[in-house]
Amino acid sequence: MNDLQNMDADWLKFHPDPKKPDFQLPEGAVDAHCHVFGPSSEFPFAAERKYTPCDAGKKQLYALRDYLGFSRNVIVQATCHGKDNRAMVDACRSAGEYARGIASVGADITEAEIAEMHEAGVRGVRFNFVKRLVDDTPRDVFISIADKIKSFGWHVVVYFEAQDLEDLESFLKKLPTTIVVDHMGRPDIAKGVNHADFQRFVRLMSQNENVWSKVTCPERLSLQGPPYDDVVPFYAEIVRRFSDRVLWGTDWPHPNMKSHMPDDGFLVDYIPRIAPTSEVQKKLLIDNPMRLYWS
Ligand code: 0GY
Repeated sequence: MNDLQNMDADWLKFHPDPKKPDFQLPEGAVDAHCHVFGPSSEFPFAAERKYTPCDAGKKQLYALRDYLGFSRNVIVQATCHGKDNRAMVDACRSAGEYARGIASVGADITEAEIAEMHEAGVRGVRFNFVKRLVDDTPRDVFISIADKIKSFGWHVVVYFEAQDLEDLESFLKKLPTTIVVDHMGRPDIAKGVNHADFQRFVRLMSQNENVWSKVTCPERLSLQGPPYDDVVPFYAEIVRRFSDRVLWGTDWPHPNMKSHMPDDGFLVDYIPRIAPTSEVQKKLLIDNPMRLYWS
């Protein structure tokens, strides 16, 4: 099947030829937020998907891992695959100890299915609140899933936008696991670090030690575009205050980017701008993801 015939007409394909990073990643670094798409001939996209991407399978992901200098990946189930986790699980199995996964599941998930995914490397579930990506799921369904996965030591990854945090806070406080927030809860960069919306997120993290943040996706959040200067203060604030609860990832293959496609090598070069010392870089890239996903 030719993926170019199927992907959305305005779909931007991942960068074909990223630069070699100038920043040398420390040995053992983890790309803790990335996805696989298909290949659709083997792993068809879900009927309920909101977008149809290009194929971006495990072979390309692991080639990028090696090229950039990462050792490990955490592969997050992308919404174009719905609750069919086969592409993500297959990618985890092929990398053995070098990959972990985050699944999307329904309330009907059984203990045996969780155990099977655990054996393949899955360590959490993702609850998505971004309306352009998924249909609404009742919160009691999410709570029942969290109750089921808790005993496996799994955690919950949440994806929401800044304007929804106020409404979500009481729900998040009910979750009985570690919670990892994608892309710092997508702050509105135009409002600035000191705006009440971003400070609400900072407060959530300071008052709840089970809340972690991915300091990811400057290319999504930036209003200025590369080199993403306008997002640096947001990441710097979160990394400075919560250096033991932050994760970094490429977000390859960068679903739904409309303005431009980032160069993954350039994204790696961005890391020292948000984590300036080798001590903090080690926490962000090795110690934190290893503690959460590999211990
Ligand atoms: C991301 C962001 C996006 C998409 C997904 O699963 C997904 O479809 O996560 C997005 O469109 O903002 O984290 O990859």
